[in-house]
Amino acid sequence: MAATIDLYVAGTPNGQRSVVALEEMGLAYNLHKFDLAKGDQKKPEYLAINPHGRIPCIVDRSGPQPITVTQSWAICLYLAEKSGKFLPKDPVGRMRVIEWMFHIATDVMALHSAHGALQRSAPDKSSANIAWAEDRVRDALAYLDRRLKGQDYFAGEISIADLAFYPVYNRRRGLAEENNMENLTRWGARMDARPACRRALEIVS
Ligand SMILES: N[C@@H](CCC(=O)N[C@@H](CS)C(=O)NCC(=O)O)C(=O)O
Repeated sequence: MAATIDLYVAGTPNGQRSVVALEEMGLAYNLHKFDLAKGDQKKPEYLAINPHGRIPCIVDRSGPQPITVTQSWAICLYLAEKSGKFLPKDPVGRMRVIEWMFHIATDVMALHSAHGALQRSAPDKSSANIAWAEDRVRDALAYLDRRLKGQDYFAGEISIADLAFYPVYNRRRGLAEENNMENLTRWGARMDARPACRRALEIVS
């Protein structure tokens, strides 16, 4: 079957998130790997698809209507609905997954990104500020660790909340391990054991 989804992506956690979802759901796609440092995402032909000039983005022509979706978390939700996988149908289970997706997308991801930006691009890379930002990431991970006490996944069965967090965890596993976050590291080992998750990180490393 010809792939009908075009994926525009690069090897960042936001980009990897879409690849994890596509690989786990077994959906066929055409991979367009971008080099962000070279500015592929700002070329006019891509800006015509995604005027924001960022990755990831999918274009799905397989219907019922052609659609372009940007924003990695929205892409995960779209693909879960398309495939009927990793998102429960019952309203309570479904809302629990969306709640955890939002939690991770806003509370955790914002701190992860702020810490990275402080280290890489802030005009004043003060070590006190960087340590403070890392502490906040640690606190966010510690809450996820508490959430996972006595349960295997964030919202009951494995869901898009788990798939979407995996690339961020992959960047932060050292912090979780150093701080003895046993529930979170056990969750990480469960995700590492999934061939599609590992494959996704290799596809866009
Ligand atoms: N909230 C967006 C973030 C998208 C985003 O910032 N993508 C970055 C890579 S992680 C990008 O394309 N950066 C290139 C640029 O800003 O030129 C998402 O989750 O998809």
